Amino acid sequence: MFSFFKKKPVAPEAPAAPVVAPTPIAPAAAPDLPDLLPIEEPAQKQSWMSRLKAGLSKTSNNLSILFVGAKIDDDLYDELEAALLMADAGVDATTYLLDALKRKVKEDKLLDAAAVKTALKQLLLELLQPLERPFELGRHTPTVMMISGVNGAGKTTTIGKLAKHMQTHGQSVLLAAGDTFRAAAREQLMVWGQRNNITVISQASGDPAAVSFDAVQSGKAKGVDVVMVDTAGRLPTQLHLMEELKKVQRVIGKGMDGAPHETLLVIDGNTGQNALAQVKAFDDALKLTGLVITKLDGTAKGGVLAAIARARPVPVYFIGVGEKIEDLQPFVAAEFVEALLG
Ligand SMILES: Nc1nc2c(ncn2[C@@H]2O[C@H](COP(=O)(O)OP(=O)(O)OP(=O)(O)O)[C@@H](O)[C@H]2O)c(=O)[nH]1
Ligand SMILES: [Mg+2]
Repeated sequence: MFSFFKKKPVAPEAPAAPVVAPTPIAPAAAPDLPDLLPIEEPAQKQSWMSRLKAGLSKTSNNLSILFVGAKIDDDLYDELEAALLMADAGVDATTYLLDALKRKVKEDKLLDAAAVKTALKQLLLELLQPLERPFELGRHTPTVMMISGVNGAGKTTTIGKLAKHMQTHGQSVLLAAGDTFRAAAREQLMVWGQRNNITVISQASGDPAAVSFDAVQSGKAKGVDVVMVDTAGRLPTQLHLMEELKKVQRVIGKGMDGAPHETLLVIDGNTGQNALAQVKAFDDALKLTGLVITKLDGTAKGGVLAAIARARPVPVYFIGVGEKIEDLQPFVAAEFVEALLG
């Protein structure tokens, strides 16, 4: 059965998660929020595949077309190299894949383009597989998650979508409006909270570390399952802001031993090679536990996962291919490769 999160089994006598009331603060504006559509569950796996395929079509078209009626010669390899580089797989992953492919073609005496494509699929799968890791819930009460990333990557939207998915899986959620910087950021999170009956901890005058600490304390006191801390967008080059983020992470740890249990980086899939620089910088600063890659719809740069797999293989928990809730799903390497080269 398709499951969104991996969950530790809960003892039958465990008390039901408390229902948390929404914070009584009216949202000022509702910026760009998608409608909350019903979440698709088991039966809709096929429909996720078609959305994933559609989302990745710009990347996959450039790759798949090469193999149509192609001869196995240097031209094919040259075109494949160009296509992988254009998909932002990066020089290292591209060279690695091409070398491995050429070896395989020779060893297995592959003679037609379809077989070469299948061989490439297999190599890509082997490369991306280590990035796949199910997101586990239920190890801690609460599981505290800190969400980081550059401006506009999709952090707040991802938090909203994940919160909704978690609720559907019977988890109680609390959100922390740790973006105390951008105008209306708090309200954006509030809207998600109010729509889903989720408490949002926020402070009018903002110290992100203090808000996050409060949220963890409140999450512990209320016995909620998951606390998600939103943070303001920042570039890795803004060193003082990276220091601030480290402080938020430290202070969360003061609120609960071992927290945050998950430190996620949200990456805009359109970012291309810069995504790799972001992973490295945020990982160096925060020791990331996972990635969320959004906006893979409409980008021709889906190859960036290959670059990440080669250079800094931080697990990819979720990928996003659209603005609707059901457009965010766990990353499954085989599905991804199938969508790219199926
Ligand atoms: N097409 C598409 N749009 C997305 C996806 N994920 C998020 N978005 C959109 O990206 C925009 C920015 O999302 P936010 O969640 O506000 O990004 P953020 O990282 O919180 O931004 P800051 O807080 O300003 O740093 C919104 O319009 C989202 O709807 C996705 O997977 N696909
Ligand atoms: Mg935000």
